[in-house]
Amino acid sequence: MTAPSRPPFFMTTAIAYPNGAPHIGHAYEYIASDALARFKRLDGFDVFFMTGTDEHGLKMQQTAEKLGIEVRDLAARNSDVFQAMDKVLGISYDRFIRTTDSDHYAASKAIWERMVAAGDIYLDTYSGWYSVRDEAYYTEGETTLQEDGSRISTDTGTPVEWTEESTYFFKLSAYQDRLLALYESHPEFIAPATRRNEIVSFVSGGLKDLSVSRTTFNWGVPVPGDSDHVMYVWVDALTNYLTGVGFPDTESEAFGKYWPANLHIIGKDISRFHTVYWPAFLMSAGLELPKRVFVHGFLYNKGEKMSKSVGNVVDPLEMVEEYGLDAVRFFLLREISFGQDGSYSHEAIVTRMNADLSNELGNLAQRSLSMVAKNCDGRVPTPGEFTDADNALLAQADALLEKVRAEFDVQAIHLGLEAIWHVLAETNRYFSAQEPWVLRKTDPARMETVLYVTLEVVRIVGILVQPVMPDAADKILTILGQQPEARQFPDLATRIVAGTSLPAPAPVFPRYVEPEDA
Ligand code: ME8
Repeated sequence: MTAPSRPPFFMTTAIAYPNGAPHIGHAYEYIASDALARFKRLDGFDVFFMTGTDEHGLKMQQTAEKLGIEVRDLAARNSDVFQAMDKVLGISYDRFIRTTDSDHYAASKAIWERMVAAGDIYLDTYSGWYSVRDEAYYTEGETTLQEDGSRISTDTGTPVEWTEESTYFFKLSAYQDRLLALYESHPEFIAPATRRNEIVSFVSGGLKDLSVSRTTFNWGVPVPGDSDHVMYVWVDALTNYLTGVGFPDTESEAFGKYWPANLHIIGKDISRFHTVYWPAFLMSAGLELPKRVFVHGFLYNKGEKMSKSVGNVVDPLEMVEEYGLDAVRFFLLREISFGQDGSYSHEAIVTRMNADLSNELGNLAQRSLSMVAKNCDGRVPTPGEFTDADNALLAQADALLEKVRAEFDVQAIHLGLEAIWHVLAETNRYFSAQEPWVLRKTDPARMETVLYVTLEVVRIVGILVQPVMPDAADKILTILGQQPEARQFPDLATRIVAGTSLPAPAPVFPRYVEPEDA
């Protein structure tokens, strides 16, 4: 018998600039990506999930100068802070890449040389507007003159400065038709559709060649054969996705297995880099293109942009401290439609915690399990014949995997969770209507069936929520007597075993009580 094949699945987050500590926007991207990676693993895929830090460029160099430290030290120090946060958030990455890793220099050099060999790199003089904060070039038309005579990027509001230097260019203009053909033939390449439309209209307007090297500073990957130049930070940054799977060794096992990437998860401010520049670089280098770039929205604090001056920047670690990791992960993924902007507030988090987690899921598990503990000798009860109500509920729970998978496959994480909570609401209604506490006296056998059905739905939900709330799901499955090896998605197809001995039930989601009311 051949072992069942596990299809490879390579997915990535953006790699963050470690010029400061991570904020809730970073945490959001990692949590969402982690949930998708965990889902794929439970669903039988051989997942390679990568995240990391983007350490070169002028922004890093200038921040280090302001702080009076070496840029290398700034990068190392903050990269560690990002890794520490990933640990607290339960991010199950397979590699944390740093663009100062030695294999990354080799990969960046190799993609550059391939683009040179394709005839797409030439030396000329660049003059135009550059935003250090965005690490992006803007045309004059994309900037706005301020009253004080300075200029900002119209789109992002960051200051731009006039830049004139000798640089290498990448012939991006030559790729307009090929890019448009890509968007046309693979509409799934950019999601959500609104982002795709923006990019199609941007590229349809014509593309200018892209300045891809700098000479006025040296914190970057040296341009092969011309040590006066370092690569534009986005050239090496995007290449991280190739480094992680063994490029330039295209014969390596990792490259053969995982390239092209299945999914890049990024935020809306960097869609142009990932859906225009990146595929063009890859086409030039003769490499296959990623299957999909999913663009998520931005997080706002009560609808306001987070900013240090407004003082509403929320430290993700403090949020975890306050509400617990499972609640933070659940809130972000259930409350916000993935792909759209979203807002968070204390009130909204507490509402989700108490209504969705504590009432709908925690109470259901607690009520059914404590009845089992008292009345069924602490073992999963033996069901009698199922009634129509039992069968209808079980059918809904059994249909969940397919439904949730369909939503997660298009990164509609919030809709996957909505489907699960819909079944939980049905289960609560079922439990109330069946009144097992009355059956205990009138029809104990029927009580056992009702409890069995309820535990089975809680088990199915427990397995399906593992990607989003790994710790809480572990608790639920443990109090249901489910061994760690019986928690994969294929295990959904086998009913909970009557007679399984259960540990004493423990509450999983205590209600959030305001500190002043505690
Ligand atoms: O852009 N809400 O790094 P970065 C949600 N190094 N997401 C947000 C956000 C917010 N308020 N603010 C930022 C870079 N993000 C580059 C990426 S990839 C080859 C190089 C997201 O630290 C942002 O959209 O500025 C991006 O996906 C990620 O956080 C890192 O942002």
